[in-house]
Formats: sequence, structure tokens, C-alpha cells
Amino acid sequence: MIETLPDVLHEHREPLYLLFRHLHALDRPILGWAELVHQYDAFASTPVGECLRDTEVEWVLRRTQKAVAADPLLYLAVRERVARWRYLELHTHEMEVREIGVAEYLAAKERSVDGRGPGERYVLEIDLSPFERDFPKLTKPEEIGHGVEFLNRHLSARLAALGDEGPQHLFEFLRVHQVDGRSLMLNELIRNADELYEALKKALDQLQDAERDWSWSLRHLGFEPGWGRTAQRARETMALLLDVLDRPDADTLAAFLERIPMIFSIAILSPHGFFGQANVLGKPDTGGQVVYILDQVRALERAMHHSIREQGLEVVPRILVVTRLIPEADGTSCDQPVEHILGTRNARILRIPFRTSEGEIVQEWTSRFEVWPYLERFAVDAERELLAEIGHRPDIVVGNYSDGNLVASILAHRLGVTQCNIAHALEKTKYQDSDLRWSDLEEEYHFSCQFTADLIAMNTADFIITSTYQEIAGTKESVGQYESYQSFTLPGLYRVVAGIDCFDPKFNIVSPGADPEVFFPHSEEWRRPAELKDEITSLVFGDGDGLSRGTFADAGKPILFAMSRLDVIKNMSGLLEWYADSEELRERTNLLLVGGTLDVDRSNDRDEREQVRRMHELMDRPGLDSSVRWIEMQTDKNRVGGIYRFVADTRGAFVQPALFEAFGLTVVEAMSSGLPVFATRYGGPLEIIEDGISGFHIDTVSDGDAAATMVAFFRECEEDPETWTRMSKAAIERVHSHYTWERYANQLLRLSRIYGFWRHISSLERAETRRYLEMFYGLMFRPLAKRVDSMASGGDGQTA
Ligand code: UDP
Ligand code: LCN
Repeated sequence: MIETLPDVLHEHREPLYLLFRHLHALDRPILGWAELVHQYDAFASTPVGECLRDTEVEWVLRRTQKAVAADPLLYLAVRERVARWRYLELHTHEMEVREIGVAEYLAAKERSVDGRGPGERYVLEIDLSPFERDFPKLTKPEEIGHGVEFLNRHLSARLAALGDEGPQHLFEFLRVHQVDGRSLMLNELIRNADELYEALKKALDQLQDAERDWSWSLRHLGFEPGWGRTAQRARETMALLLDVLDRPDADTLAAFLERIPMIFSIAILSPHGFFGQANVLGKPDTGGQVVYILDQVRALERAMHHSIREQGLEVVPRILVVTRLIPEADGTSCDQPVEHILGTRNARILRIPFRTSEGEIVQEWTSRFEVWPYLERFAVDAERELLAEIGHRPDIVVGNYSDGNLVASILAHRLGVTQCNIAHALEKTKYQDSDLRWSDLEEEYHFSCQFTADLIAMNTADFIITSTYQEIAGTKESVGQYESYQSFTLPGLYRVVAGIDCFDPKFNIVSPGADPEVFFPHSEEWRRPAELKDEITSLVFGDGDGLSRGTFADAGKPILFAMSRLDVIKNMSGLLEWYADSEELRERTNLLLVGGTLDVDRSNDRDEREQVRRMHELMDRPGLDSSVRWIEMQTDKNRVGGIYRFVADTRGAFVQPALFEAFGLTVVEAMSSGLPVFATRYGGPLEIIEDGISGFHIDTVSDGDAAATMVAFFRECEEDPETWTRMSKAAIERVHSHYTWERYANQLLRLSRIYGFWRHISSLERAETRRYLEMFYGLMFRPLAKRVDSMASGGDGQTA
């Protein structure tokens, strides 16, 4: 389409001239996708613009994510398809078009901010593409997020292509496995791949006749335990290896790697927020990530126990969650250095304080936007504590969110182990033009640090897991969270021409679930504790107690329920506004909101305080206090589980009104409880819910739409009560088939082994990237982080 654009520009010169004049006249240097499409549609529905319909111009404009208007030039960033971009410069007088490189496009963007012409500045350009030239990449958008399958194919082909050297590589890899100082799999009797091959044949003969109550007796042949609990399992594992040595095909290699005893201890990094098991949920910066990690740990420990047992080993798996110790713990256990994780045998939370540059312990909670100056020291302290706790290095380091991923990157490098990243929610796409406007937002958000940390950590990670596809590569219309790091610019700081590639096989979609012990269907009456029901009845229908506002006048209506941290992006006040504005919704339902605190003075989070004020302002509207009830955050997850079921009993629904939601654990929790869910179409819920079947997508940005969808549903339920039941069942089914922790844990362990192998055989090729990123860390991140410190202490924030 782009190739034939010049002809179309000439053919439709007159109308295009008018359209482009109109765009320039808007006097907006940067135009986003929605605005462009809106302007184009309006123009194409006029008699003069009609002729542009179905032309290449329309095709290009509908795929333009951003346009930079610099009269007479118009620069377009065209997203031809998922994660594939091209850049155009249009001369809107001459009607000429020129394809330009990403750097030139970014330079135009920078000019729109600082007005400086080309050649007037020297810009630091970050380009990671040269390092990746020889790296295997996926080619099709539908393969994105399934990196491990691709990698298996690549690894097996690579081993095959190495000829005689392939088996030797495998042998070298198998030799390194140890636990607590004991060798696993192989001992020194086997000295090379040929000997391994011969020994395997002998061992298989011996195993052929092994008894049922066989115990390990293959040391004299060079084999240590780790091959299997039973003779049969050991035989299968050895046969797989023999096959791989003979002819490595993708499936056999994957099946073999999955059996290797490699993962006995895991360090999980999650520094910010209040990380604890009680009284923390709903506090600022403390939500899904904490729930996710605790559930993840329980599921991982179970899966590790199982696989270690199957490998025939008696080793206790160790999982440590490393977080920040907060002396002013605000009623939580965050001031305790060590805490056992409930529901596990041996997993713990290890808390390490943040220290100032003078070495003093930071006493109070620190916003996730301001943690940057503390992380390097935190990583050093974490390394020491981890080694002391486990007694040796962990087998894998898992980072969470931008801060945890950066610390994981530092630790994995220092310890020489596999690094896995989990973003949870990258902030970059949540705020419009957050890269271009970074300096305006710096004082509040310090995005310069965050985006730099992200870029470093995502490039050092051996593998990245995401909860959805769109987290990586977006949708047809919207840019993925990771994709937004492909190229961007922080004017005055640096420009990224190749930051991360969504086609990199390091990306894998591994979706979380909801704890089935806590979030189960409301219809499973026998599992529901009676006292919880009474407690929740008074919570929902009781009188004011200082922790709630509003009392339902008519307790018989279905309840619309929403629960989240009170963060601007969560848009709880938006939901309240839709409800207040829709007479029919108010007539048909009651609205129950759970989140934040009701007393603005009890919050020290800027975002939360603003939202609390806004909520009260809205609730002051006449009549709302009798159909809306707003309750403070609920920190007890059993109670939360009970609330979802209670709402389902009223044949109500859950609403997730966020302007953007990276994944949305509440959506999965509500669905598991059998609640129909109306959730934002911006982010994860678009993928979790099948619209109209297991819930509804709502447009939380364009007013009116959401309330209308809800009204239509409740109307239909009145006419046909089966509508509610059908949706409730479909929601439960959807979660069971797609979002479970058991599947998650098995997948994560599988990935850890396969990427561990990849890391082993490609370690030399990655040294260059590492060195480049170390320089970026030292020369860019460190001074930026220091600047946060000086801003907080009232300095001017200038880097030295
Ligand atoms: N949550 C809670 N009490 C509250 C608010 C939230 O227990 O008052 C829990 C909720 O059940 C869910 C998590 O916090 O498990 C929020 O996760 P989600 O992914 O929906 O959003 P996040 O807060 O991570 O952005
Ligand atoms: C952070 C978020 O903002 C949510 O969308 C996710 O569900 C949560 O983390 C868990 O990954």
C-alpha cells in the first residue's frame, strides 16, 4: 500500500490538500491514532473528501499511530501490522512522500518539542539491533509470545548443524548440574560425548531388567541421580537423551530438557510497595503484583516438589521473595526481615531496607516512582542476604515490575544465573506521550529512570513472561506495552532507534490465575463459611461506621461491584460518574465500590488523595448516598472472595472501569466466582473476556457506552433470567480453561530449563550486549537515579 502512495497523492491532490491543511490548522504538533482516524472519517464523509474512501491514503492513515505536524511537512509513524513500523515524510504542498528511517522520524518528534532544527543537537542514539544481527527471530505476528516453541526448533536445528560438536555441547551442559555441592546426572567417569553415548547404551541395558523397588546404581557407569525416580522414568530420560544425541529434533530436545534437574531454588524480586500477607492489599502500589507473587510461589513450590521427586531427588525447593523492609510498616508485617509464606513448606519473604547514600535506613513507604536511587544498594544487600539464606546462588532470578526487573538484572549478572522478567504493568503506555513529555512529568513520575531501567532489564533478561499477547504486541489498533520500547525518544536525553523487538523469542505468554481456594463459584454453597456471609451482609448493607459512605435504600436490587486501588488509571470515579448519569442504571442496580480510604488525610499517596476527593465530590450529588455504597479497601482476601460471591447471589455483576489495565486479576477473580464482568477494553481484559460470551468489553474512554452496555444486560436479565446464569457459567468455564496457577507453574519451570540451556550455549554471543548495557546503566541510569534523590531533597535535579 505504501509503495503506491505517491500515485494516490497526485491523483487526489485537491481533497488531500484540504485534509492536510485541516490537520495542520488543528495546531497540534502531535496527533494520535484516534484523533487522526476521527479527523479522517469526518473529512471523508464530506462530498469533497468522499473520493478518499478505500484508497491507499485511508489505509495509511488508519494505521498511523502518531503523526507529527510541522507545516508543510507531516511525519507519519505507520504500524503496517502488529509490531511492524514504517515512517513517512509527507510534503503536504508538493504532495510528495518519502520513506524515512526511524531516527529521522524521532528527530521530527523531538523538534516538535524543542523547536531545534536538524544538526542543532547531538543526540545519544540507543540501538541494540547490531548485537542481535545473528540472533534467531520469529517472523509471524501470530508466533509472538510463543518464543519457547520457536527456540526449541532453533536449538535442535543448531545442534544438528554443529555435527559432532552438538553432542559435546550437550555433554558440557549436563556436566554442570549440581545441588548442594553434589553432582547430578553425570560424574567424572564420563569425559566426553562419545563416552556419554556408550555409557547411556549400557545403562539402558541395565535398566531394562531393573526391579520395581530399584535404587540408584549407575554410578559405576558415570551416572549420578537426577534421571528419574523409578527405573522406568530414568530409562525414558536416558532414551530421550540418546535420541537427541543421535538426531536432535525439536520435540525430543524439549522433552529431554524438561526433565533436567536444574531448578531447586528461585529468588523473586519485588522491591516496591507493601509486600506482605495481611493488611496490605489496596494500599498504594500494593495490589495484583503481591497477590500474583504469593499465588505464584505456592504453585511453583508445589510444581518444584513434584518435579524434583520425579527426578528421583530428595531436595527441598527454596523460594525466596525479596522485597523492601519498611520500618514504618503501617499495621503490616513489612518491618519484619523474614516471614514464612503461608501455604508453603519452605518459602519465605526476605525484607531488606532501602538505604540512603549515607547508609541510613529509609523509614517510610516510598512511591514506586521514587525507588530508583535505592536499587543498586538494595541489589548488593539482597545478593548477600540471599546467599546467606540459601547457602548458594539461586538457580533463577525472577524480577517483577520495573524496579524488581532492574535488580534481577544486576543480580543475575553478578551471580551468573538465568534472569526472568515479569512486567505486571509497564507505565509507558498508560500515560499519553509519556516519552515525549518526560521532562514535564519528571518531577511526579521520574519516567526517565523507569524507561531506562526497563530498557536495560528487558534486554538482559533471558526470558520474559507476560500475562497476555497484547502486553507484548498490542492489538490491531493499539501498540503493545513492550512494543512501545521498540523506538521512542526522551528529548534532551536520548533517542532509542531499536530498543526491544517483539519478535524476539524471549517473550512467552504465561497467564496467571486466581487462588481456587479463595475465589470459587457462588453456587458452591457447601464451601461458603456462614460467618463470612453474616460479616459481609453487614459490610454491604450495614450503617455508616466511618469506613463506608452511603447506604442502599432498596436492598433488593442486583449489585454492581467494583474494587481496586484508588489510582487515577483505575477510574473508579469514572464508574461512579457513569452510574450517577444513568437514571436507568440507578433504577435497576445498586453500586458497591471498594477501594482506598475515605479520609483523605489518611493517605500519603498523591494519586489516591486526588481520587478520594473526587469520589466524595461525586457522592455529594443528590440521591447517590442511597444507591451507592463506598467501602474502604479490603485487605483480607477471604473476605474479598466472599464479597464477589455475595454480589453474585444478588445476580449482580463486577465492573472493571480502568482507563487501562495491564492484566486485571480482579477480572479473573470475579469470573471465578461466577460474576458477569464488564471490563475495560483497554488492556488485558480484552483478551481474558470473550465479549458477550464470558463477560463484556466496555469502552471506558468514550462516555456513555459503558453504562448503556450494563443497562442492556440488566434489561435482558429481567426478560430472561437465564441470560445471567449463562454468562456466569461461561465466565467460570473461561477461567478454568485458561487461567490457572497450576498450568502457570509448570510452564514457568519448563521455560526456566529451556532458556537456561539456551543461555548456556549462547553465553558468548551475549557478552557484547551486556557490555553495552552496563555502559548505559553506569552513564545514564545511575546519574538519573541520583537526580531523583536530589529532587526529593529540594535540589534542582541537575545531573552532575
Ligand atoms: N484487592 C483487595 N482489596 C482491595 C483492592 C484490591 O484485596 O481493596 C486485590 C484484588 O482482589 C486483586 C488485587 O488486589 O487480587 C488487584 O489486582 P489487579 O490485577 O486487579 O490490579 P492491580 O492493583 O495489580 O493494578
Ligand atoms: C499489575 C497490574 O496493574 C495488573 O493489571 C495486573 O493484573 C497485576 O499487576 C498482576 O500482574
